Amino acid sequence: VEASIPEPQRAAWKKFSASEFKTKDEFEAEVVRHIETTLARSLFNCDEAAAYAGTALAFRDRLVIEWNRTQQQHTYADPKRVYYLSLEFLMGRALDNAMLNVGMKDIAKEGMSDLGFRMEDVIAQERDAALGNGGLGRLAACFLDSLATLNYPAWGYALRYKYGIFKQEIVNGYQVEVPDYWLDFNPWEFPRHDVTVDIQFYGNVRKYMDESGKQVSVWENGEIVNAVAYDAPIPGFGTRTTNNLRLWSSKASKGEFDFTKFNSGEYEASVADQQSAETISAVLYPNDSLERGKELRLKQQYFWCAASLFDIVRRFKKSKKAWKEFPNQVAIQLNDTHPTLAIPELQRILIDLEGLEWDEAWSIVQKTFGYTNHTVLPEALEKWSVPLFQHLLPRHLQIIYDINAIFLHYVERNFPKDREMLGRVSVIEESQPKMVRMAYLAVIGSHKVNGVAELHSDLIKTTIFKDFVKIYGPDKFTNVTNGITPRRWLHQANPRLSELIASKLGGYEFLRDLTLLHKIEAYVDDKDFRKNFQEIKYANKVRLAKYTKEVHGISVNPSALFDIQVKRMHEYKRQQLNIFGVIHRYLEIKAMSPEDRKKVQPRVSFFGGKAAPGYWMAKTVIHLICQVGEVVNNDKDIGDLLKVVFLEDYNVSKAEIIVPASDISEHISTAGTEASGTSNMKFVLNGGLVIGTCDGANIEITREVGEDNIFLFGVLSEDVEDLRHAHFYSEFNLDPMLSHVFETIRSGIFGDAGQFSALVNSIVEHGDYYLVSDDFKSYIDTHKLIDEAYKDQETWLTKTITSVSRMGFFSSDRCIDEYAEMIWNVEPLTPPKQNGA
Ligand code: 9GP
Repeated sequence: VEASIPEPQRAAWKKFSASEFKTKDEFEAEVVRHIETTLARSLFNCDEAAAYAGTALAFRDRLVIEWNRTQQQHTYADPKRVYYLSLEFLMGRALDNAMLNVGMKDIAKEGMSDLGFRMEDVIAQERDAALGNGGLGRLAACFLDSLATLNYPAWGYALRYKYGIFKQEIVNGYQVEVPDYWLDFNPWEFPRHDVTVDIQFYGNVRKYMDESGKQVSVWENGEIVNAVAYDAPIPGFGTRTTNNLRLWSSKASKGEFDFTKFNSGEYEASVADQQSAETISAVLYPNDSLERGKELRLKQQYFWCAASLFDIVRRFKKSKKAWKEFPNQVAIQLNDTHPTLAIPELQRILIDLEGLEWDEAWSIVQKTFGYTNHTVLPEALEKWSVPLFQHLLPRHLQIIYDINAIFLHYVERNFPKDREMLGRVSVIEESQPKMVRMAYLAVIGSHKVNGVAELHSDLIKTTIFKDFVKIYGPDKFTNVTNGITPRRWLHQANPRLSELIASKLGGYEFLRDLTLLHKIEAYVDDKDFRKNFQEIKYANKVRLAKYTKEVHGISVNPSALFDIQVKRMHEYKRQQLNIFGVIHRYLEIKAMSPEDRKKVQPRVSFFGGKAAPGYWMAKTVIHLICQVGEVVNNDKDIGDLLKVVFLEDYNVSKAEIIVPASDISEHISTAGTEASGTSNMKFVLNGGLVIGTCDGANIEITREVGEDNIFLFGVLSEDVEDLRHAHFYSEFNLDPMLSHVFETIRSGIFGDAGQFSALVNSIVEHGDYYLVSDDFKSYIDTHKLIDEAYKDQETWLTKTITSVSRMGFFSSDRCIDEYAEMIWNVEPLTPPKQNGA
């Protein structure tokens, strides 16, 4: 049924069509209306939570108006759209972002003050939308912001997890995981009970010949689960474009109850189907860069890919274009291998449901997909067991076998002399059981494959995808260095710095074109500018110090050097190197005379990050950090010379407080292991310097800011394999300073040494895979340089200002333009002028 209103009645609609608040009074009226009616509260019982809800609902209404306009414009113009398939979107809070992106924060702030609330307190009421683990999910969130800001017609697709990443509590120095009830109040989502898709699992495939002699495959007798769409508006900055993030929630297809069972008294069984269906979108897997091959995870992936593709195909079919036009209308980006099932799923739709021939369908598939690789870590490369696949997705397994057979045939013809190659590149690994290699399927089914920083993009071509470069040629592989949105990571997190920059650049245009930052280099010697810049950094450090005192009860001196490492806890990211370095520093200070101690540069070492619940080694590192903190922070000899803080439950909203407060941040992964890193960019953009290895985006940051403005150390990626080999086959020489650190740990001053023995032994006895010992001396020496450099505050300030001015390259807007041009071939669609829609 056409739901559209007939022409004669449209005038009435237009007359009463919703309009946006424009003034402070109109804003206040909206807030009060929502608090009194939507929330059924009054001025007698309006707390900060209600004030947040009222404000969020007022802004939500504003976003919805632009969102509807954008979607109508897209429907009418029917441009090529980008679909970003990502199992993770680490969005953080939405209210502050919405206020800033629509340019109404000042008005809202005054309005809230009239109504009796401070905007900071109101904003702090919101729970983070934490549908992601770390860098990969946050990158996806930055990309959504850029896509909307640059007016690209784009959709994000993900799952609506009932529980996002767990909340981390530290109890007696150990990480404890607590569920994240983020959906208790979420004004930013719109359930679309009319947008549902039936998703099939299990069952069997029946094959037969139709009248024309064509073989037909029917996937039947499966279990059906319902996917229900929940939409969230994504406003661009300084534009009316508001895109859509569509999250799928799972629901039993037969309804909530099995009444037959209920009526016969089997109450538990009557809701079992519902519970089992809802499990699919219940939890985000909390592993960052680690795959465990669990059935539920594969189910999640298929559920999400199938629902999203159904939606995309449905939208395409509305345009009534021929199938060969599909890649001209649709670009789908696979964020890591998690959505790779979309490849066989689109092939299935085209051949089984739409009746296309294999070759025609496959050519459409390959032109449609692009694949971004985010890691070379072997433990993160997804593989699924063939028996599991066969059981859950029997038709897809057949299609994958066919894709593989045709591909191997091609390889055999082109590389007849390299017979081993077939085994190396096959999508099916001949192991026990056989495994489906998802990364290979993603490469074969996409027209472009990209890495996320130059070094990483080079590495994938020489390691994991080496053979594929021979097969397809180098042009299929490209690089798009990651970026971050300056709206959240400068304007929102560091409003005073943003304002200072705007005052010199004559406005906020730099937030839309970050390369304009280069103009502030002209102020590097300007006395007032320097003073303001330094004051802002100090104020941000005071803010973090206050937070540390309030939340953790630890007093830190804001004049000390703030050294920060916040990211997921992982052996390759080497928080263990950092804490061993802290112990070394502690021992050095302890051994000094009181006179010498006066010369020590005071420091606070901040750590933060979650460990995957099953990642025992990462949890041990958290425990060691906490134990070292206990000892160091309470040692009278040390006082303010060294403090160690583990910031609990690191997330996006906390990052907004932490990042602007750094003097130095640590990006110290073993060379060749961190694909890019994005917090390195955030810290430098906020006036902090980096200590880092020659890894990921650190290398390009060095190229941009200059070698004098970054502290690099450690072995190079090309030497890593040889060193690892040498650890096993020649004598392993433990660094003497590190050896002293280990003796101290073994002495038990940080608590039962047995708890840390596996951590220590991974280095001393088990080959030091992450090269902690190899890098230890150069790490310590570099920190000494940092202490010296920091004492010269004027030179330090020059370095930080210069670095900020050279960060223009790292905007996610630049990335999105690169993807649009090199991979998606899409154009922006500028929104029509107001009232001209
Ligand atoms: O580990 C990478 C990280 O270096 C990168 O910045 C981020 C975004 O590209 O992706 C991470 N990869 C994963 O989380 C898993 O592949």
